Amino acid sequence: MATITQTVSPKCLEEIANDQFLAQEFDVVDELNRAAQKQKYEPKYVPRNIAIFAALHVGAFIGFYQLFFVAKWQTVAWSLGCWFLSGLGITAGAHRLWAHKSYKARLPLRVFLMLMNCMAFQNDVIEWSRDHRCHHKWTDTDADPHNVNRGFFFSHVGWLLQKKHPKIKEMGGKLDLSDLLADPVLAFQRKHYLPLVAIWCFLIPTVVAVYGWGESAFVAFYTAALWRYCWTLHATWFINSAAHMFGYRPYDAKITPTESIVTTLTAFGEGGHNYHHTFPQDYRTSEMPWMLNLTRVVLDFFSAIGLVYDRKTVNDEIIQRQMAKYGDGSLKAQ
Ligand code: ST9
Ligand code: ZN
Ligand code: ZN
Repeated sequence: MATITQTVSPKCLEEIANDQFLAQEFDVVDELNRAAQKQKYEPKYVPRNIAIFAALHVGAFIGFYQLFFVAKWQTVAWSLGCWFLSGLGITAGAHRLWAHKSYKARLPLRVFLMLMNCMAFQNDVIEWSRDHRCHHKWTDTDADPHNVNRGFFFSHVGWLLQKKHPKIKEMGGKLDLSDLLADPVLAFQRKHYLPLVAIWCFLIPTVVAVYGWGESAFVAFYTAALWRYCWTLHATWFINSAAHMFGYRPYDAKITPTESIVTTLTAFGEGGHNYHHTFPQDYRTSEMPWMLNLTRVVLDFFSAIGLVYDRKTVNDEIIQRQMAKYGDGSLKAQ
């Protein structure tokens, strides 16, 4: 188990000591589950979203074929590079920086992560983080936007194809989002979201391949834009579905999130989900080694050059105690 030694500010030490931020509220969860048993909920589907996602998948399949049989090797490398870059906009940006406040970043890095987040096109960071904070506080209840108790398909993508459960809006309305609303980088993103997405998710991935090495615009668009976007969505969604269903639970056997090697590879270090839900304040999000946590490698690099500071971690002793007491025994405490 790696321990990092670092200097953190007094404010950060205080936050670590009061690390209840985004801890699951088990008493509220019980109450929500009791209320859910009494009322049957009928989903209201949104045909527009079903049509858009269906069309995206047709485009992505064409792009997938082109990646293997038509595209230049540079386009293949670029498409994979855009998966990593846009992935960072979610993992290092929306998730670890903004939703969890698990570290702090200086302005140039915040701007970079915001732009990479536009490339990932998963709603603006404020909306993404609001949903994610609901997910952590009231996991697997009606107030969790991708409640895994409603099945694999719902937690994967179905939740984006229907109206939200009223409990999400009711409970989410109580969240403190003042930190997000006060960030001028996020205000800028929200104000210009659609043009930013058009440029970063679709235009730049295409234009770079066309002018960079003479790829055809058709192939560049279907691979680096459509296929890459769709694939990155699935890599993210698998954390909500597969990593809440399949795998071991060494840190807390009673919760649904698992340690999932496959999804951690496709999501650059986000599949240590049992650890993450147990210790949501830790910027590493898992104890997995560096090759299974490329986001941590990137954040440590940015820390070395001074763009990242106040990385929060959990003490090894606390982790060991937690594993011995509450884990499923699949990973032995040392
Ligand atoms: C996408 C998001 O894909 C994926 C997120 C995944 C998260 C994963 C987390 C896992 C951990 C991290 C791993 C990272 C791995 C990355 C790997 C990368 C390689 N609280 O939404 P509306 C209220 S997006 C409080 O319209 P409807 C609020 O008043 C894909 N209040 O609800 C709101 O108004 P406003 C692209 C809330 O009408 C109002 O309700 N995007 C909350 O029920 C209306 O909100 C799309 O496809 C809350 N949580 O519609 C768009 N939520 O916002 C899809 C809502 O003004 N979404 N309110 O304050 C939609 O079309 C709609 O949201 C809908 C629901 C149809 C789903
Ligand atoms: Zn999280
Ligand atoms: Zn989760």
